[in-house]
Amino acid sequence: MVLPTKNKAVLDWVNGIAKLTTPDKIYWCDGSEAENQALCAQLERAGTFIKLNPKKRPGCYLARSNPKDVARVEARTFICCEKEIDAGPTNNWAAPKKMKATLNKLMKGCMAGRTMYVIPFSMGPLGSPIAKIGIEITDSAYVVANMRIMTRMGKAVWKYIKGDNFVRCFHSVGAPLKKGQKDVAWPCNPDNTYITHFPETREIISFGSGYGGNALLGKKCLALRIASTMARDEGWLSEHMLIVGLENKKQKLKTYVAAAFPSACGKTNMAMLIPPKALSDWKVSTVGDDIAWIKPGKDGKLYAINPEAGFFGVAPGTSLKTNKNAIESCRKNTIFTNVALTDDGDVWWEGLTDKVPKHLIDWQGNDWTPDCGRPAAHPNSRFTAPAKQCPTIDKDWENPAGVPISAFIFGGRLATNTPLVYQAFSWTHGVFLASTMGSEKTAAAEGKMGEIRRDPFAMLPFCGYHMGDYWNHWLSMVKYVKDLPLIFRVNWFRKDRKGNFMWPGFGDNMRVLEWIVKRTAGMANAEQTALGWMPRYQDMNWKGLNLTEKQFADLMAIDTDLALQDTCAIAEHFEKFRKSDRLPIELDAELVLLNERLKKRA
Ligand code: O2Y
Ligand code: MN
Repeated sequence: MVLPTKNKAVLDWVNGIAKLTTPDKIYWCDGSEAENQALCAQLERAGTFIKLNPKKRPGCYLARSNPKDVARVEARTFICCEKEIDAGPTNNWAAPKKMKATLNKLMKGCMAGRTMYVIPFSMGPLGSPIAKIGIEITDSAYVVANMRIMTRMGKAVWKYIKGDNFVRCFHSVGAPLKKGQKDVAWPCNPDNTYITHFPETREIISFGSGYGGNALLGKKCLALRIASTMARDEGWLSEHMLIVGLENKKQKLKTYVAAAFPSACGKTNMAMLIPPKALSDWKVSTVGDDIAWIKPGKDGKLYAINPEAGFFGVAPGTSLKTNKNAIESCRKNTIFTNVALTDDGDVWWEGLTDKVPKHLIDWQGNDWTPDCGRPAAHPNSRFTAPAKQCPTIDKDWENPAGVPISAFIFGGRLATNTPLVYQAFSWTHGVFLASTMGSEKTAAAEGKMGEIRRDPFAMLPFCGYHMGDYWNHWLSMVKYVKDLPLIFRVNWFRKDRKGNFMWPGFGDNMRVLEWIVKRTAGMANAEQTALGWMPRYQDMNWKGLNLTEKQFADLMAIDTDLALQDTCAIAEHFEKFRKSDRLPIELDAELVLLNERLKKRA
């Protein structure tokens, strides 16, 4: 076979891995349609893929994972840098040499009986100065099919690989086959799972899981954990953020913002938001739904790309009512994982339709009826859909130069005492707000109910180095960027005393975004409060929504005593980072200032 590259670093690495893992075959992926068809047919024969009814879901497949392999496994995710302190208090650390020795043992012969696929891929538009190249070696054809949607994958990538400029991504399901042994539909090794990152040598080794973020290594492993260390070293930002364009058709004003939310805060909904009819002057366009790579431009602004080419969206709760654009995105050419199968060969999940089907095959392949007491789809079931199929995809979503970012928005899920929206007084104050964000614990299993689980910048599971250094890196952007974006905190989830949500959310979030956009253009007023700049009732657009001045006041209210209590909780949160001497003094100072502002009000 003629190899698609002569690059010595690539060939040495691929040959070395093949020698260690002993696959039956090596297949170099070209990313073509013919290759995809052949792989999907092979996955169908293996029982991994079920072809969906082409009249209902053309080009779509359903996969069911092993029930022990259904999500990212944070407890088995490691940052392997030389010094433990550099991984910081929020990561699992392992010494690189020791971890490599463990992995080497596991990798020995681990691809026996399987094909080893070599996937060249670009995170970001090919040739973009912000993009990065990776090569994933995997023994899972399911991973190849997903990577084809989630990244720019195939032969066009080879010419961008120069010397050693690629991230080595190794993945194995960790289930070698003995001679004649029949394979299972979802091979994996859940008792021996390792998702390991070597930031100093830009390597990823993932073993034992075939699912999502554990196996599609371009996503969380490369685009966040490894890229965050690259970004620190090279002076840019790799963030767990959606990117949207907010365009006012009448005022001919288009503004891009990037927003970070922890899971279960409606991130995909905001990425594909449809404004209410009364706000039809506004159009929201989607650049990305999960990850943003953001670099200083020559003009002193920050420019962002979405490094991904697809959505790996959570299915349950997604419907024409909650997110029409996500539903449209997965009508064709989509891989569904762990959703239910309808009797006519379509998919279903909880929340998709008001009317629940009378019979389904559930995510584990069993008969399902509404009264059976089990969910039909797994709560973390997913659709892998090409981003270009999203009806609101931005015209510049593949612009290699990125889009200019005017505001950063940080959100959480907080029932009490966090106003709908407020603006930071300064960049440093904004970094403070993002470093303290989080969501209330909602399940007893997560700890004391109501307590805040801090998820700084929504990066807790994704920052590839010490979180204190990451905050320092954010603070240092003032040195590189003249025209820094404004920073905002939002909270769509405040509840009243009876436990009802006080804000309608979804499309009505456009009202908050309108105020934010206008603030970036110097076109909206605000009042100064102890927490930050806040809109007054008259500063927001209420057309088409019956929300009284009193209701707004309740949504924005700050209970000073509770806020003072929270400053103690923040001090405790900061203690972890102080111990390792990496807490930026600027953030300590912001906490002191917040305390003073609150005490003045008390
Ligand atoms: O469980 C997984 O493997 C997927 S996790 C995920 C997928 C898409 C976007 N974000 C996430 C996340 O955990 O933040
Ligand atoms: Mn995410």
